[in-house]
Amino acid sequence: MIMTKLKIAIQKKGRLSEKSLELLKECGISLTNGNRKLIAVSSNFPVELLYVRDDDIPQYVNDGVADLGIVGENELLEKDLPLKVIQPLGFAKCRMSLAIPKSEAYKSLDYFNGKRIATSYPVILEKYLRENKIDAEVHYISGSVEIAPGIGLAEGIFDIVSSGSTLISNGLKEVERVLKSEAVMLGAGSLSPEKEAILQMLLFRIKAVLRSRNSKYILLNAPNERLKEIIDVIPGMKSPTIMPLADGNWSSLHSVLEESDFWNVIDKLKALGAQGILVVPIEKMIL
Ligand code: PRT
Ligand code: ZN
Repeated sequence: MIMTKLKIAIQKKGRLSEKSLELLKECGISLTNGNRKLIAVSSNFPVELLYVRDDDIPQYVNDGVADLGIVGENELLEKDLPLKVIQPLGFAKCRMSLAIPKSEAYKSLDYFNGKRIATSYPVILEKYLRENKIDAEVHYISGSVEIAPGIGLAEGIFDIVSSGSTLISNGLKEVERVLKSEAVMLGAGSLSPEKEAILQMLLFRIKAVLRSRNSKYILLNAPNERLKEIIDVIPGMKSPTIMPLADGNWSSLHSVLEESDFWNVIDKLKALGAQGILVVPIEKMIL
């Protein structure tokens, strides 16, 4: 009997590879062939991994060589294939921006009319220019886009920005943020019922992992007379656990909070008299 396996294409080597593997590992998927030849199989989950260049992933999924792929949304947009995002994955976050030499004055997008812009993402850039009625010349280069203005190849660039330090060290400034990107799981649409069932199992696990990454478990001691106010501060939990302490004036309160709210909430809790605040990571979170 042939066991159906879901084929997932992931980046062989680069910014996405470690995080993609880590996510699958946190989903409890063990890989037998860890040395990333071309294909790895799992010993405990019906998936097979294909290690390839990220640029090729959308095409592989479109051709049915792989059922799913993990790539940056930017790569998916650039390929312009009839694929869909099945699940945003929350890592490799970045943006795609237009940048120009920092000495240049910039008022609006009109600046780019009649100018040359270097990029590795001509499809995304041309669409953006068309939508904004800007008549600029797009120069495709496959890498080191940030050096283009310095060597006289273009007046501006369109590239991925994360911290912004690459732009700064090349004497450039970011003038328009065109889009945001993060790693996504993509697919071509229809899967066989067997593969669809595996995908749903996988998505259940991925969502539990992602939810837990974004949440912290919080334990604190609260003076009883401020308990109500303290409960109001902890968002997203209708009903935190409250346990009496041996000292009858105090209670122990347990809840879950979003990582992004963390410092904000902690400051408010302290101001309300909470003490002994412990914040611990959550490994998996099933709602
Ligand atoms: O070899 P292969 O083709 O598989 O890999 P690759 O070299 O094409 O891609 P890789 O591994 O560099 O990036 C993979 C994906 O990571 C991208 O498609 C993005 O979705 C995402 N990502 C997130 C980034 C960055 N952050 C990033 N900072 N991709 C590239 N960069 C580069 C950017 O091109 C620029 O040169 O980093 C520089 C900017 O970084 P800052 O921090 O200086 O602003
Ligand atoms: Zn690439």
